[in-house]
Amino acid sequence: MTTPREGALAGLAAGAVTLGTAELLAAAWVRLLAGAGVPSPLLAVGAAFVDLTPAWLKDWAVTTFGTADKVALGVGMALTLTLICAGLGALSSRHRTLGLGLFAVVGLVGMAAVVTRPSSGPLDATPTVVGVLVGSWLLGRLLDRGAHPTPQAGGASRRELLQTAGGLTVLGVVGIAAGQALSTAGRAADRAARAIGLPRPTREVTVPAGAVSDLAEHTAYLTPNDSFYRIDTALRVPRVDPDGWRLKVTGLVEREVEISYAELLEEEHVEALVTLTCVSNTVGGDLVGNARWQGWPVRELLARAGVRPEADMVLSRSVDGWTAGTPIEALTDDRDALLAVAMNGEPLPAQHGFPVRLVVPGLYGYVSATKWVTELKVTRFDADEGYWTPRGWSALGPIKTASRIDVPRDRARVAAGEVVVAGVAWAQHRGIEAVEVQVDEEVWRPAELLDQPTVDAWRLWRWTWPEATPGDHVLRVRATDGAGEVQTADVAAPAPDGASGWHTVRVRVVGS
Ligand SMILES: Nc1nc2c(c(=O)[nH]1)N[C@H]1C(S)=C(S)[C@@H](COP(=O)(O)O)O[C@H]1N2
Ligand SMILES: [Mo]
Repeated sequence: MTTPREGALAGLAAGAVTLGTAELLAAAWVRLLAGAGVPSPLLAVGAAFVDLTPAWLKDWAVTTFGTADKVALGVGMALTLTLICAGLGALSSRHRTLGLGLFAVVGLVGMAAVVTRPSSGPLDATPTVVGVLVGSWLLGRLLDRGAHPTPQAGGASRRELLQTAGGLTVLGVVGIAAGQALSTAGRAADRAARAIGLPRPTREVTVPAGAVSDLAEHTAYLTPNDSFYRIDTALRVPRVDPDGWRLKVTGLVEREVEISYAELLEEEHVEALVTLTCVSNTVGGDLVGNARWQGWPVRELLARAGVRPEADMVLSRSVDGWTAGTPIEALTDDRDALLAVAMNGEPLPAQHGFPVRLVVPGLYGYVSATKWVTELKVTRFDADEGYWTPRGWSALGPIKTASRIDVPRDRARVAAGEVVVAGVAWAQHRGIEAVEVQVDEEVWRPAELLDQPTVDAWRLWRWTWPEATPGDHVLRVRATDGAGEVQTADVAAPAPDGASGWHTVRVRVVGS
């Protein structure tokens, strides 16, 4: 008789070998066939899970884990799979057919996830099918071994079963890790990115000295690429070969057009300072960053295609199937909506959309900032919707006026006397006209504003608190946008169209 404990170990071994086999084959599949699909069952299940995440759960995950949400998903999946495999193994030790049947059902779920990825074809399920066949066979064998110990040496055979299962589990896990590492086939694309000679923009921007703070702890006016927040649904950063990249304009147009990366680089590029903001950013949060972007205005490509008058939206699509729905005016009016190829003077990093992404001033990223963009479908809001809209987010996503205190930090201790308070404020495409700070519930005091080279980017501010007295105090900030509208005090969560409310920090002032 196999005991449930032995069964559980057999289940773990079978699960690990299934996934190890599937992930190694999937890596080979990606490297050799260079298809666009997602043959890895782990990535496909994770991506399907992300797709099915309701707004409240996404909100919770981003609030709790921030940009480490993908790591959290990985840990959650590993724990879930461990429990499932051990459970099914234990069940199989008593009810063999049922256990093996359910093991196959879990395998089918993986195959279903693989083939339903937008970029996958049916053949992409091959690695998973092979993995499940190997794993099921192995589970049967391990259970047999436990069930029929040789009469002479029952104990020895049990020990041998445990050792074999343990060894196979380790092998399987190594296979999974190797598969993941191998399929990160980024090297060629990364090298291509570094070698790209960017055209010189016909309009260059420089950041005026007056926009930059000399206060060390103050937020940098330009956010460096490697500390720029990253938010997307891609469990593995898409590595797009610029030579094979095409951008198509389809839908309600006079004529469909398609351009290559080389053609895009030959157009007249401009530079623009634009602050991106994620709709999931909470009050005082850091899912916001400012960069100098270089690219070709989207309006020019749309003009080439000829937008039909009935169109009111552009559905931009990424290589991995993700979409954003942007109001057509935002892409055709005179703002700097760009097909961006560079960020702070470098080709776009892979994480931020190499080779080409959209950057649209004034709109949250989920309705505008498509990375790895491959298609612009000119359409209507009543005919199409972007990725997040059916998942509980508003179809329209203008950025709400916001302000943040960066100095001093929440819960900081500061010395009594003069205290410098500083931060940023943003109301993209409207600009910031005023920032005010309040201590405890006293009157609002105007902060000093640094220069604002463009209304499309954030504005730094500072205020000197003349006489901070010992004790606990509350600091609050609010901004007024370029239209004279004061930032709302109404507290709202990120879903469905962005958080609001005044950022508040608590400080302890200590006698000096
Ligand atoms: N392809 C793709 N593009 C995407 C997303 C995505 O999930 N997939 N997320 C959007 C969201 S929600 C935001 S806030 C911005 C973030 O851009 P960043 O990661 O470069 O900061 O990208 C947008 N572009
Ligand atoms: Mo976002």
